[in-house]
Formats: sequence, C-alpha cells, structure tokens
Amino acid sequence: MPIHNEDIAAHFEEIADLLEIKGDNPFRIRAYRNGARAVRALPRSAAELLKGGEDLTRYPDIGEALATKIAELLRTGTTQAMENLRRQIPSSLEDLLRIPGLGPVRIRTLWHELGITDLDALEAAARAGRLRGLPGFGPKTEQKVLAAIEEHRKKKRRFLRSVAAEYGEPLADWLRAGRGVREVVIAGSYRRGRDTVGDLDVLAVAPDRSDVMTRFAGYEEVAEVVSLGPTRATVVLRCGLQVDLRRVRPESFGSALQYFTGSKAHSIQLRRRAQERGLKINEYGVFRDERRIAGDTEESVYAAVDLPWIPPELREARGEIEAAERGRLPRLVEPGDIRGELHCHTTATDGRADLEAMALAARQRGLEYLAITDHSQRLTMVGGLDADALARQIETIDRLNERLTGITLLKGVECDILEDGRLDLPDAVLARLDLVVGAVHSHFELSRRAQTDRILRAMDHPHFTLLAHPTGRLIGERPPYDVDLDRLIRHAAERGCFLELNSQPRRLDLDDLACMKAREAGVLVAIDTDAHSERDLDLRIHGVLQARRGWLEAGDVLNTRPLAELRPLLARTMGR
Ligand code: DGT
Ligand code: CA
Ligand code: CA
Repeated sequence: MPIHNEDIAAHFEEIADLLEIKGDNPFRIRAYRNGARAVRALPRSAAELLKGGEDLTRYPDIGEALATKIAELLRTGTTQAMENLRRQIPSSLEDLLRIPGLGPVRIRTLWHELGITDLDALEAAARAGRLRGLPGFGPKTEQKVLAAIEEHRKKKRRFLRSVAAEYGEPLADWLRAGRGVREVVIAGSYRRGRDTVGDLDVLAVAPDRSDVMTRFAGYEEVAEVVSLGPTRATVVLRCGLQVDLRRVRPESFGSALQYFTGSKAHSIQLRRRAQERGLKINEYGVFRDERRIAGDTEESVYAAVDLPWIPPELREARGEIEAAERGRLPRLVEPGDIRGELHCHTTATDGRADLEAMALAARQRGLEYLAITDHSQRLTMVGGLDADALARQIETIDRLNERLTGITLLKGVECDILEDGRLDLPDAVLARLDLVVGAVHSHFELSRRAQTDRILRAMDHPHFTLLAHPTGRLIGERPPYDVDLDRLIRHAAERGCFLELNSQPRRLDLDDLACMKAREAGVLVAIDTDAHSERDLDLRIHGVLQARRGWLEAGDVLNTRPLAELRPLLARTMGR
C-alpha cells in the first residue's frame, strides 16, 4: 500500500489540528499546514523522489525538519510527533472536527472550558445553553452546532459498547447456528473494547455453500438490508445499530480478523513493517510475492513481521508495536485477577439488595472481600447515612462478619466531597472505617481551578482512601467536570491514595488515557462496579476492558491484592 502525497498532507494537517487543539506554538502549527501544502505541490510522489535519491529540501517550503518527518512517515507509517499527540488528546475530540463550524480553536475552548471531549457531551452542553458564554460562541453558534450535530448523527450515532453487546452477541449466536459456520467473531472497535462503537464488524468463517449471509439478512431484529452479497453484507437493526458481516475462508481468518479489528492506525503501522520485510499484509493473508506465508491465525500474522500477538485492546497506535518489538508488552489485567470489590451500595441507601444479600452475591462470584460504601448524609434523596446511621451499619457489619464464611465485608462509605473540599461526615466516624471513598455529586460547574482545589483538599483529608468516578462523566449524557486530572493523579501519588475506574458502562471513569497516566505515575487504580444490586457485580468486565485499553497490569490495580495485602494499603490512607 503506497503512501500518497495526499496521505502525507492529511497526516500533517491532522498534526496541525491536534497541535491547535492542544494550544501549541502557532509557528509550529503553521509549519505543518504549509508543509501539507508543499507536499501536495510536489511534482511526483515523495516516495518516488526519495527513492530516486532526491533531496526534498530543494522544493519550496520544505525544510530540514519537514523532510525528516516525510522520510519517517514513509518508513514507519507514522511520525513520533503524531504518536505523542495521540497519547495526549482523547481520540473522540477528533470526531468533533467533523462537525461543520467547529475548528480546532473552538474545540480547544470546549475541551478546556467545559471538559467536552465528545459529540454527546457537546450536544448536552449546547442544549443546556452552556456554549453561548464561551469566547467565540454565541446563541447563534449554539443553534448551528445543534443542527450540525443532528445532521452528523443522521449519518451515524455511536452506541455504548454494553448496549451494542446486547444486540450483537445474540446475533453472533444466531449466525453460529448457520450451515457450515465454524466461527463467528465481532471485530472492530467492539473487540478493541472501546467504550462506544460506531457499528459492529462481524466475521464468520464458513464455506461458500453456507447459508450464513442470507441467515444474517433474515435475522428478526433487522430493519433494513443495506447490501447483501456472497461474502459481505450490511444491515441496520431496529435499534439503529449498523452491522457489517464478512464471510471468510479458514486460511484467511487470522488476517481478516486482524484487518477488521483495526484500529486503522495500528494496521497501517503493521503493514509498513511488513513492507520493510518485503511482505504484503491484507485481509486475505500475508504474502511474499504471490505466495501466502501466513494468515490462518492472528498469531501467524504478527509472527510474520517478527512480533508477538498484540491484545486487541492495545491496538490504537499508542506505542504497542514498539513495546511488542522490545518484548515490553504489558501483561494486561484479567477479570480473574480481581479479588474484591471496593465500592457498592445496599438498601441502607439507594441499593436494591440488603447487606447480607450483597455479601452472598459477592461470595458467589468468588470475591474475597466486599467494601460496603453507602452514600453519606448530604445525598438526602437517596437516604444518605448520617454519623449515627453509619455507626449502626458499622456494628451490623461487624456482627455479619462474625457469622459469614468465605467473604469479608469491609466498612466504608461513599462520602460526598462538599463544595469546599471538606468531607460530608465527622472524622470520628470516618476513623472507624476501613476505607473512605470520596465522590463529587454536586457543583459540577465549578471552574477548573476551584474544582481541582476542592478535590485536592478532599484528598488531603487523613482518612481519604479512594476517589470515585474521578471526572464525573456520563457517556452521552454529561461531560466530565472541568478538572486538572494530571494534578489529581500527581497528588494521589504523593498522598498514597487511589483512583477508581468505575465499571458502570455509562461511566467508565477513569477512561483509557487517564489509566495510562495513573500507571505512569504509579497510582493504583481500583476497578469497581459501584454495584447497586447483586447483578451489578457482573459489570466489572466493562471496567476491566477499559483498564486493559489503559495498559494496566494486575499489579497496577488495587483490588487484585488479596485482603492481607490490601489492608495495609488501606490503613495507610486511614492514618493507621
Ligand atoms: P467504530 O465502528 O467507529 O467504533 O470503529 P471501528 O474501528 O470498528 O471502525 P470501522 O467499523 O470503520 O472499521 C472496522 C475495522 O476495519 C477498522 O477498525 C479497521 C478496518 N478498516 C476499515 N477501514 C479501513 C481502511 O481504510 N484501512 C484499513 N487499514 N483498515 C480499515
Ligand atoms: Ca465498527
Ligand atoms: Ca464497520
């Protein structure tokens, strides 16, 4: 797959957009935009020119720096500059660039002023009239943005992965029952464990004579058959979710799976690597000249370019190929590594199961410990506990622990962080707990500075253990509150307290990039379910996927510790 001048130009324009979103030096931004123009103006493809031994700096507007980047891009399929930016900027912000009227400067304002990183958050803010006060925005812009979003959504809306699973998994089972069908896998962003998916990309291994394609089109949930051929088809389900199906032969399964799992950016880097070795990778196999040398399994595809298999959650062009090459891939945390739950509710506040039922449900799921963390008094509408009620719950838990075998209940609270950063309960009762989970449930609108100071102050409380859902985002419903997450992470590292990755599918908070940062800072992340019922304890898989996308290993996760190792970690934050 040759890299065209247009690809290079688009790459530089994307870097310029990302730099502008980041608020980088205007001269550097302009240099990339000029570079894009200069590449488009070249008389022949840059690849050919370089092959012919030409010096690209001979051409107008191409300096030493740009020429080096072009060579790098042709050689590796990407540039370090781009990879660094991708690590710093949520990929969903790039989706906003596709909304007419929103350039990088406005996107930067939205991100910094309102913490908006995706379309849903933008829409919610526009509807709530929160855009009009921003520099460069007025009531008119707000209307335009809403109209543009609606237009954009008609083209495609994203689904929570958990929702897509509810539709996709039964469909996959339906296909598995087709004639001669050997294997069905949902690939794409779904397999990479993204928190939302644009559509589902399903692969089926089946012979030519199989009925799997017509079976797909005839599935009861199908509202529209967009296209139907012998090896590919597209339908839209009644819920609006689009599903693509590809039928492949067994010998191509690994290659097709690799190709349709993506991400596109990851696959481009992989193909570049193949080219360096005189190989060609496509969805049908790995080829040397016309001869297939690999492709039946994904492992064989990666092995053909001298790499170990890379877990799908890492395939986002965030340094995973380099890590694989050096034998430095993380050993990602797995659901079975989790030993206990540190955040759940009971009927004492807004849970639907009582203490004992929650304890038994946790035991049944093989957990060693369960922290009971009902809400604190400020949340009156859910019956938040005051100091007396919490003291009574502490005694109830002590009695239950004497009686129960196979599970240990930890005493905790999900304590509101008040507007000024104080905790919502007196120290005397907090001191009797095993852990204090701090959470923001109000005053989402504080300025970045005030919100950050508020949470830092709460973390400074001697009994503060764990920050629940650290950014407060609800995917598609509410943007994160504006907070300096990097400072929170640094502070948690200094204080020896912890951050939560909340597994509720609409929270998934911390997100993947934040997990990477926590890991780098050495802050342990608790993968919690925030269960409000027995069944909620099963939500952890969503959190584990997000953690894996954030490169977390078992050792980076607080609640992979057995109780005996957990206790001293918690005790440190409780001042014991
Ligand atoms: P989504 O659906 O927006 O959540 O994201 P994906 O990653 O599932 O993207 P989708 O559905 O457009 O395509 C599925 C996979 O197919 C993608 O991850 C990689 C592969 N793919 C699609 N288009 C291209 C392409 O132009 N080049 C390459 N190399 N791969 C592609
Ligand atoms: Ca997809
Ligand atoms: Ca697709």
